[in-house]
Amino acid sequence: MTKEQMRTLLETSVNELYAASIEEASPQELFQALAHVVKHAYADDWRQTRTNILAEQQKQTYYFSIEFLPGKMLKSNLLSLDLLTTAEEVLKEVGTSLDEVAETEKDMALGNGGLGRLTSCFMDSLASLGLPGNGNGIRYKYGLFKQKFIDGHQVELPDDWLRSGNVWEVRKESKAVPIHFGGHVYLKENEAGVLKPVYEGGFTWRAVPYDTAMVGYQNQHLNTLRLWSVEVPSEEEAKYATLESRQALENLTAVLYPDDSNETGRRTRLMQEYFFVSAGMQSIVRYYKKMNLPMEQMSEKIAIHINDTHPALCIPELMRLLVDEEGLAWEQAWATTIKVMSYTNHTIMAEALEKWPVDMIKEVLPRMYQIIEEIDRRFIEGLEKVHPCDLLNRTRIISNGQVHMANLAIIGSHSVNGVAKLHSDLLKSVVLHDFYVIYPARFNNKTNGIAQRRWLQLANRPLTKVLDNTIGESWHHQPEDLTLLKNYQEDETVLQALADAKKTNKIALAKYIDAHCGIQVDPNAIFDVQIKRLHAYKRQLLNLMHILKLYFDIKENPNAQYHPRVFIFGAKAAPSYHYAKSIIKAINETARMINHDPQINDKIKIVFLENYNVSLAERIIPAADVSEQISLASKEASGTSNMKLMLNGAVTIATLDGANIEIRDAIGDENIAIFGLTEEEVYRYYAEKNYSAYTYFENDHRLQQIMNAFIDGTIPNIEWEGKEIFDSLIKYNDEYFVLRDFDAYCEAQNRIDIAYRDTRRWQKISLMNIANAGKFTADKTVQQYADDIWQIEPLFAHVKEPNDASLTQSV
Ligand code: 26Q
Repeated sequence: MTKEQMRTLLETSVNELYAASIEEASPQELFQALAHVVKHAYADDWRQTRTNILAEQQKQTYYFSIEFLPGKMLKSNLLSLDLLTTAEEVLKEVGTSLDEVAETEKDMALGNGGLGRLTSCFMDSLASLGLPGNGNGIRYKYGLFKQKFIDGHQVELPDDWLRSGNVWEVRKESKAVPIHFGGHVYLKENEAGVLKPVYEGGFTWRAVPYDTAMVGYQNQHLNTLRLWSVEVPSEEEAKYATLESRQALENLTAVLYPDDSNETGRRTRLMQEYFFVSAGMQSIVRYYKKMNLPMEQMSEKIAIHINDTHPALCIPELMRLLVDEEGLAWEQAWATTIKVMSYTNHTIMAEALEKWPVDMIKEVLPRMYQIIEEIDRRFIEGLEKVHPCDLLNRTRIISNGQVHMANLAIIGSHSVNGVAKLHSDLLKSVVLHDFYVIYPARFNNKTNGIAQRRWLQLANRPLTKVLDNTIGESWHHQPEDLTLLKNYQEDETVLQALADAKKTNKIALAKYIDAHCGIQVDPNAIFDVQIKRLHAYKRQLLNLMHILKLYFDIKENPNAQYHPRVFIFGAKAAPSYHYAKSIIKAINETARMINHDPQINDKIKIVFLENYNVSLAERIIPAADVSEQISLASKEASGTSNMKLMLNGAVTIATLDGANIEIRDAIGDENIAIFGLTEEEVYRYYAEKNYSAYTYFENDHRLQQIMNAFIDGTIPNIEWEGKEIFDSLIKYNDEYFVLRDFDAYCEAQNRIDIAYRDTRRWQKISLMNIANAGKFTADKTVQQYADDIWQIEPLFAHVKEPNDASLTQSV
């Protein structure tokens, strides 16, 4: 599409949508109109991809996830269609800018954090690799809450993202399916003597899919993200005439649950899980049947991935469809199910493993319960003679009145993976060790990755330009080619150009901070960034305590050598996570205290940006100098902001946790500041039960001063929040070893300060981070899933020469 063609299409689109000229259109109107032009540009290829997959009967993956977090899509779609510069030029011509227009798009924020964003990076990679892979999830009416700070406290507001419509989605009314909840089920022999379920009572709602194109990077391959919304079944319209009954129904897909362990809304959450699972599975089976192949061969055409345990009901639901609806024998159906299903675990914390009360599942999903019971019974029966009784009791699905979803997911899948090497090892040796004894071959690792197209090419244009001029553009398709940058470690011009790009981004972020927080920060200061959900184990508190240490140090010794720093936080706390909210309040109050202290003289600034989300991440990450990855070793499954920050040239200060270990291995100890307990040391403390936080407090005067600041009025306005934090450390013996790691952390921060003051050295370290970040591309991760777990291939791979880009494009 030429510039002229795009302009004409845009004019037509603005005219048809708003009866206006381009010049008259507002940025929002231009966004809508340009999105229509983009859809026009990909419509044929989207349809063609689907037709070709069916015609070729290619095996496809369906990625089931209760969260997707794509953020904004206009620019990423333009980039994928190679229309980004064209759109920039056209909008400039009409007196505005692509940035201004793109900014009006609402973030699609149907996820909490890492898990949802990883899923969206995977969607990008699946399409960009030309792999047939679709997403399946829920079209929540409200995305993750919007965060506001009022008097330093987090306040949650609804994210009504659909209010002015969603231009990217296509409602597929004809593909709606019924979903049954509640009532009673019993089994009755039919004429052929086969037991069939008979349903009594309960209610049936309708799941309507909305499809969104996942556009591959310049390869004409488009997959589909299918999100389900609940509706009243038309034949039962009358039943839902009252406001209350309609409300109950609409609640089902109204809100995304924050990652919370509280009890409210548990039943609706369970219904959500079954809703999108059953809808997705029904539509897959319907598609498979179009191919007229035997049901028991399903695994040759279909791979289903269970993203964390939230979609684990995929397993009993496929059993229901195969046995109850398609008439397969249990054994046949079970063998098929295991071959089709695979599962990723994203969490190490035992208390976060999903469980449901037996009574609730019986009430809400009676047929699912019967099937789960039968799976559980056969699991025990099949292994009784092979494994000891206590091992089976620890691994069975139903125990102590609860259904253990991870157990179901593992027993019903052929593959179980963790998301970083350490995490996968801990699954085998600790968290899921019993299952590893039973099914050693199922366990594998797939280290997470990120979409470098969004997190570098789109988010960081200044750096992209320097890279393109230095190493060419091959990294756009092959991110691992970023290693070419290593050849320029000693090249003063390149090092300076990289530093200039960083400075440009820091100036832009400083402007944003001034406009949104009214805080002036100096772009020459070190921008030190911790952006992630607020959780005790991620230890934002450790960061805050180090800031307090600097504060006291500078007050005591104002002339000490120290490079000014801006500490930037972005974090949402789950609404019912009391402790996390207290940390937010404490950071905000410390910011208020330090930012205005004339004695500190701007040597420290603290900025807590409100409402951290994908779009804000895209502003912060390119401007970061330091990346804070300071979780207690063994607790962070992988982390992905660590990879994004590294890719943008930030230097990492980190514990040996999650993917930090692989980052260290990739760049070498000299290019990262590692500190703190190792996973073995943490586990040794657990085994020996000999950690005493008080000992650390008792023996360190500075630490006492820092901790007392929370309770003696030094930090103002945090009376009970401060006490809660203080007590977590002393009274409750510091569950996440903050005091134990404090000294090591301060020492590592000091190494960062020294390295930064040696400008050339810092620039080289930053270059090495960028150069080694290609290792963490989601393209590579997804390729490993495709080869090792799903056995899917790019479209037409079997008739084409491998690696021939020109052919891949002629779909
Ligand atoms: C549970 C019950 C009820 C409601 C919500 C939830 C819930 C929701 C989201 C539980 C967990 C999550 C999200 C977990 C998550 O994001 N985990 C992160 O996954 C990343 C991708 O693999 C890893 O990089 C992170 O280390 C891991 O914390």
